[in-house]
Amino acid sequence: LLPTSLAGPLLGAAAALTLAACGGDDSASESAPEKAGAQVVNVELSDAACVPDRDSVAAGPVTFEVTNAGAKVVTEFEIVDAGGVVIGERENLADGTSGSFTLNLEPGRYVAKCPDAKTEERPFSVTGGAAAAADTQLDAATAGWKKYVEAQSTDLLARTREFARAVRDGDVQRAKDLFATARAPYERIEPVAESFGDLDPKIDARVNDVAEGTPWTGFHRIEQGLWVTGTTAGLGPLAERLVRDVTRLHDQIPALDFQAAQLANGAVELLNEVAKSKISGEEDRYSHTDLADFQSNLEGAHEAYRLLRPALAQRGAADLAAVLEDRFADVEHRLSRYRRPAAASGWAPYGALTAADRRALSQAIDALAEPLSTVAARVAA
Ligand SMILES: [Cu+2]
Repeated sequence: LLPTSLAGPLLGAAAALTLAACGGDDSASESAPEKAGAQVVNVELSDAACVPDRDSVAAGPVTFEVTNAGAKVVTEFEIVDAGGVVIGERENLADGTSGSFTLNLEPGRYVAKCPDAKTEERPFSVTGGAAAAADTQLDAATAGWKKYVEAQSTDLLARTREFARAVRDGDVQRAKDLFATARAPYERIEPVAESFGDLDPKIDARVNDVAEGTPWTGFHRIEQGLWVTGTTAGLGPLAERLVRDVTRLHDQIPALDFQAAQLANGAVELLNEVAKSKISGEEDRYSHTDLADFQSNLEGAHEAYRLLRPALAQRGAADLAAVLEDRFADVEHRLSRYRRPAAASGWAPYGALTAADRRALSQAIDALAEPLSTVAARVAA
């Protein structure tokens, strides 16, 4: 999640970097001069008014150089924010003296003020921030998603090792009990499974997805052994291989880069897959633990959306955000009816859903995926 308090410092850092990068570039004559990476605004105090040499700057660090050359009454200059709070000032500047202060200004309207002058106030604006702020929010969203994927893959590796140990130990019941919860972290990061390359089919393929001449490996191959043959015979090497593949996945995450639109599209595609094909019970066709997967898929999709929400709000899509929250809540509520805390998977067996239940659930997921499908275009714009 993006804490809103992060947006300010991140924006400031980005602005400072940009300024440092273009320092000394004479072609930027339209913008304020710079000193030590900050834009400089010169302010002359007089008893009539205080006059900055510009009324607008770009968001980022700004140094106000204040000079009193002849003012007797006015000795102070302030920058006041839209809420009326003095966020920076230089006081006690007697005639013939000067001083300065620096602020990291966020975009918005401010007031330049010199108390006791005939004209005390004049508007001062900080511009150019809206796009930069949105980009910062997208960066925060993708960075947050990467952290999420890293945490889930770490959890996946630990759980998969435990599951594999039960398989190698020949403990059929324990392996069955661990199956659904071991998979859960993988199903949470499935919105970006495309970026895992051949590891996705190696870890999570159903028998009908396996290409000719390729061995069927992964969770579902072991699931078939456990539930259909009811023994771990021959499953040891498959369990070891699963741990190796999950380890490879875990190790490649730090090198992956995610795009904001990819998060949004991945979440939609996953929900569509749940509503169109997983709804048949095909994913966990031997264990019937599909509802555990649905829940994890929904959690991952919701997390991707949560991370993008600040950028959506920035782009004026508050109405869309409200609709999406409602639809997520609706699907989560429908699913929660099938929670069974006493079951190893935490969920009712998939057969507990009637055809009508599946239809209703599928429709609720469609109703969520449809507005969610408009998010990518908004954040990619
Ligand atoms: Cu899956």
